[in-house]
Amino acid sequence: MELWFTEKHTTGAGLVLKCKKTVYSAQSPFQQIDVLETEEFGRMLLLDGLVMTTERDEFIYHEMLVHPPMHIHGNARNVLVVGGGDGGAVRELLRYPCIEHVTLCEIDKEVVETAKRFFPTLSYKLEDPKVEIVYQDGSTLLKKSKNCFDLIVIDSTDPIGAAKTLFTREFYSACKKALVNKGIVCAQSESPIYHIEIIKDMISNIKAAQFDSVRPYTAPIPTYPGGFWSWMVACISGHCSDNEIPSTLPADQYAKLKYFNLDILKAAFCLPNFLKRALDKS
Ligand code: AG3
Repeated sequence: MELWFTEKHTTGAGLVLKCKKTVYSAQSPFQQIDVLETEEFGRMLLLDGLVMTTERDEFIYHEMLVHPPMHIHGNARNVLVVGGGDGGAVRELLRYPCIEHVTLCEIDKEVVETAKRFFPTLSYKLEDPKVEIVYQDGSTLLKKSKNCFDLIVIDSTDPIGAAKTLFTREFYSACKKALVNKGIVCAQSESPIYHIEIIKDMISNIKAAQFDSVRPYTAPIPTYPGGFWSWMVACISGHCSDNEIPSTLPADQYAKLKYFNLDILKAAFCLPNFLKRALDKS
């Protein structure tokens, strides 16, 4: 018997992956957590039936979530990750010697435990002494934080359920207050193929929260809706410029990356016409 996993992306399209077995299944207080062993993409983490990450293509997502804002900032020392319980974003942040402290604010302890158990290549840096894990809703933590973070990385799920608040103007205002001068926010911002309205709303909510600039960028992710994904960086002072940035990663770490490099940093901000036009109109 063959076992196939399906995630429906719209009523007429989706992703199908052949699976070898179900590795783990549990219902946490927040969501259904499943780990499947796929034939093509290695282990895959699902939350409420949606693909969060796979061993084979997670590097694209996590490198593109972390390295563009880290390069644009240049010297982020104190970073907050909202969501990201699998540890992939933390792993990428800890490549930088300038990082002094990472707070990982994950609502669901069972996601962290699942990642530690079944995804060691993503989660192995979660035990690092520079990392503090707080099990709380991101907005609750942010309301208590003033002028403390250089960078806030929003590694959320889709804007449904608990993650919905992480896409609101109120949330971005709380981010702004929690950032120090010259602070940056970076957020995953869904698929340009299926979620242009979400992308537009995020940009207008971030602008309404009075960030000086917000810039979307993209990369391909084979297991996410549309196979094409977006993120955005927002700066509280000045333009988020990718011009003539030297790498702030040590050479050995830069050489280890599988997707990001300084050419990609520039290229990722070049948007295809359909997206440019949609965003220009708003
Ligand atoms: N966060 C974004 C996942 C969104 C995928 N959506 C979907 N499959 N419908 C991933 C978290 C990885 N750290």
